[in-house]
Amino acid sequence: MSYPQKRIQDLREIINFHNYRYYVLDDPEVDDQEYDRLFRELQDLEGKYPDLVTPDSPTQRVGAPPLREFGSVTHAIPMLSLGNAFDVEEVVEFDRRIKRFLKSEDVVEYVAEPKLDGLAVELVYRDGLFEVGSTRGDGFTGEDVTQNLKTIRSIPLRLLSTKNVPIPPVVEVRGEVIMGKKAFNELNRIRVEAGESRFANPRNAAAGSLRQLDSSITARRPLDLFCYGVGVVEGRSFSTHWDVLQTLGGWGFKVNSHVRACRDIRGAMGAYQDIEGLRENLDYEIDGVVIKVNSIALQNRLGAVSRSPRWAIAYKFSPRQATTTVIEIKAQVGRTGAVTPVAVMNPVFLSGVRISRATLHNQDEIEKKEIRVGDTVIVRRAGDVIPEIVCVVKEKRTGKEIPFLMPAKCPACGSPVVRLEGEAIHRCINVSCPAQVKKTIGHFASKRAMDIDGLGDKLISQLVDKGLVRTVADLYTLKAEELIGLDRMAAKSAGNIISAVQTSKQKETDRLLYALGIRHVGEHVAHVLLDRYPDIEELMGVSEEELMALDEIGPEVARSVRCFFGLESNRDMIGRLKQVGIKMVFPKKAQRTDLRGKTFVFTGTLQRFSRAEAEKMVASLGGKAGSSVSKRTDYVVVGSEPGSKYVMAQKLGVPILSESDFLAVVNASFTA
Ligand code: JCF
Repeated sequence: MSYPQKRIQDLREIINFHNYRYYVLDDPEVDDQEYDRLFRELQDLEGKYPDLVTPDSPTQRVGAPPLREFGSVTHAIPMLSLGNAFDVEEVVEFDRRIKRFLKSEDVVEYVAEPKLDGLAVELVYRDGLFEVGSTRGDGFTGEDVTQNLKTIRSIPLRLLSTKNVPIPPVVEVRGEVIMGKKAFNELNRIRVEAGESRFANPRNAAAGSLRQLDSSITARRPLDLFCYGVGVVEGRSFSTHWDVLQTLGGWGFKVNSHVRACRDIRGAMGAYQDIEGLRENLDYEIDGVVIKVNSIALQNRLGAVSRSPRWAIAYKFSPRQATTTVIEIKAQVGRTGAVTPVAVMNPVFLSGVRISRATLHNQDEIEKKEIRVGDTVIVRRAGDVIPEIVCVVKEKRTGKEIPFLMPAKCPACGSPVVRLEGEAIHRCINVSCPAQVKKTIGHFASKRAMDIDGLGDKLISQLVDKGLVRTVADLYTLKAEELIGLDRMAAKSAGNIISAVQTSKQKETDRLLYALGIRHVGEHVAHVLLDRYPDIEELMGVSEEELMALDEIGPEVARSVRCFFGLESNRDMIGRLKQVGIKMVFPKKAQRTDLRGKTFVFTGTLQRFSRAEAEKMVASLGGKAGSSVSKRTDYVVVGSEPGSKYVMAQKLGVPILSESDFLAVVNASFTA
């Protein structure tokens, strides 16, 4: 071999190797200057000896002359799309469907991987050399974007071979072309500076860049490719999808580092949780997790229906926001008289939940966001729970939208609505406002308060409207005859309600104090107050200063408690509750042994108390609440929809407690 030929070949190999270290492994071995020096040397030599230029030379990545149009490429094996799952049930059903189809109850292994939000492509390698690359197109035929793909540095122009394993004569590789978030932002920054339009999102930017007829433009766009599968591979078969991924890595492709092999569908769900947790910190956008049957033999038996494989599913992350329109803004009166504007919207689904209302909090909030009736708005679930309007899509305005004005009179009782100095909210100050009374009674009867079964909003509304009930104390003197004849109220249901009301007299005083609905007195504060003043009648006389002296009781709570018991009508009501036989004294605090040295970790949503309350319970008994599960964790308490900590606990064999198990453990640490 002549000198230039040998040197050119060496340079190519060295540069390709450094490309691989830099773009695929993200672990460069040389600095930019060294790399540039090698690259220029190769360019110079190839300039002098144009006959020696080969298609796998790194100099061929810079872009070719513009095309008039893309050629088309037929995929030897159609590129299928994925069916979607939006919740756990649909994933469980996916697993069941597979077992039904296979007529087997054997556990199915899966591989879970982040689902990249980009463009699917296929690359064909003949004798190890990159030959043709195409977009997915309609799944059968796509566009020939070979020149453009060649500019992506993480795509090997020649497959790497590992010792002793020959490269198959034909290899088709599939993957997703993406643009990273950082690169996307930087690209947009430069475009705006140059007076060009911005790309809406990384996916659009990647698509626009890949579908350039002038590949020298693509060459300047920071694209990347992650590979996740193969098409035709001649002369090599795979036993598992995991094996496919490992082999792709070995050939020099970038394979996502967060792919996980999972022993069963539960494991795949755990991987989903974990990957969702990584989402914000990844430099590329993902919109779900792809779950695939690991065994290729099973994949082949399962086949496909309507252009999606039966052996794979895209478990989508819940959409974070959606667009809808505001039909009406209602003023709602709450338990404390706060008059809150609520937007009524065309229903939309967010994380599988139908959303048709969102609180707008107060007049200022509406003005700040400039929300009007008739507006098109973007809604999301704040912290993924409470629906809120993020913003108005002003471009959609027709001019017919109507601004909202807080009514001057309470929509429930017609009393004036006032806005107190320094407060953002408007209030109806009529203490006997029926809307407030109904909400107060509803709270009193609710599950975690006095738990009066059957006393729902509709019934309460009738009782108040008919004048049968004015305060919660009236509930206890209700007679069945008074109920009969109300909407859908026959003798039997009337009897049930009366007896539920009577049974509630046995409830402990902590529930009563919470049930009274004193502002700022939740379940936890109720306990704090009763700890020091177990007798409600004593608590009624305690001053604001004395209350504030208690641990955890601040001026707001103290004022609110004082204010509540300061009202004669409230003291009368308590007197009547006592008369009918409701307990007014909390049993003396039990003697505590303790949970000293024990560590609890909570995961999922608890029903009976908040996580903060549960952690306080543990702390008050000398235990500790940890935030992550390790071998040193004594218990993991699992609520509904637990996260990865649950999986971790199973893995480490840490004892797992349900909410009631937890209560039992806590109660066992008291001795009577
Ligand atoms: O990341 C993706 N968007 C992605 C798409 C990943 C995969 O493993 C896929 C895919 C589309 C089809 N697998 C198939 C079979």
